[in-house]
Amino acid sequence: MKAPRRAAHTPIAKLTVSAYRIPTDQPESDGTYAWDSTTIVIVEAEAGDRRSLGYTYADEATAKLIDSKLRDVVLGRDAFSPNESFAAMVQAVRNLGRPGICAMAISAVDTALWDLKARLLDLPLVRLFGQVREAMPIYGSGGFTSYTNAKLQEQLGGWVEQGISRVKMKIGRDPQADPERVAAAREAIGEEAALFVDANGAYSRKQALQLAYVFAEWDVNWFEEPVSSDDLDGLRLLRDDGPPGMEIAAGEYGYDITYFQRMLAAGAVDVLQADATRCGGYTGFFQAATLCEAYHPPLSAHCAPALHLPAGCAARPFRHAEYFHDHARIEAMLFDGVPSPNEGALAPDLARPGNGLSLKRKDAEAFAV
Ligand code: LGT
Ligand code: MG
Repeated sequence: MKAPRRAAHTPIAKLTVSAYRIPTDQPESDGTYAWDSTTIVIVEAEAGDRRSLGYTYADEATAKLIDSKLRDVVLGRDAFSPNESFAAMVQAVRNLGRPGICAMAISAVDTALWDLKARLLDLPLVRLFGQVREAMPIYGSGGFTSYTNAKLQEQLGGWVEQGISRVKMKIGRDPQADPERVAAAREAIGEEAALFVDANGAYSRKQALQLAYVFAEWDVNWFEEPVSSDDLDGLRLLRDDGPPGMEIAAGEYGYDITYFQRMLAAGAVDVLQADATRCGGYTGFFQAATLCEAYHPPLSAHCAPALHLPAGCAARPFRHAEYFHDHARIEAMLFDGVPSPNEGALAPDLARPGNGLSLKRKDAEAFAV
């Protein structure tokens, strides 16, 4: 008998969405934003006898959009073809505007669908993607502008003590205070650890350029969003005229492949950042990885460390992932199966199918919105 052209269609039977708002452990701010809670939108997809889990960090409006727009687009489609569902979801939001909430909604569903496929195959997700490294290197990230210098030193120094030898702090809220804060951070982490700064687009071009040389005195080797990431010429200026050895990074607001392509074509970054909870899930993240191979910068994952783990171990041009304080805390609170850092990296548990995560439903309930 002729072999069927396609494996048996396994319909996506159910898609459940829920949202949880988790207060921060203390008030937090960066150069251009302040917050006291974080909302996570979780998607669970079901097919056969398997249930999967994906998510995004986004407003609860994202959950509403998944309910009203995406669920019906995805239900009944083949659980073995997340790429097909991705294309259908992109098509469905055409008139709503793809960036922002729509892209985050697609990301949450896409990550749940890849997880579902891996679980149907009884495979760890990293094996489905194809593993190219044993563990995903991470950098500790926090150092909020709302922190006292003592708290900044305790947090960054703590990560280095744990074996995480790269740390990132926020700057840009008070440019006058930044040199002193950077000096305090360097003092806490010692000479060897890598020190990253993130201005979240707070500076003007000239201000950023001047401060870059000041930060270089404390051996800062990563300057993220020194100017707005919409100012591609400004990023390029910093990249060309800033201190040698200081990398310029951006990309966290990338919602589709075209955004990343423009950023790379402008020569705006030494390292591209992408966030699978925003850029179209794992599908969009691997698109960003492919662009990095064409344009040559390495790729770094923004936020959501547990979600990025399978992709971070499978994407070829990948350098490291952000071990963001808020998200590391939330993921440990809400999920079972979250690995702890070991020697500055996270390693997937190959005994667990899919992304290895399961929702601690009882614990999560208290934060439901
Ligand atoms: O690189 C980062 O982690 C940040 O740019 C953030 O995303 C963070 O400060 C915060 O503003 C957020 O979660 O939006
Ligand atoms: Mg950032």
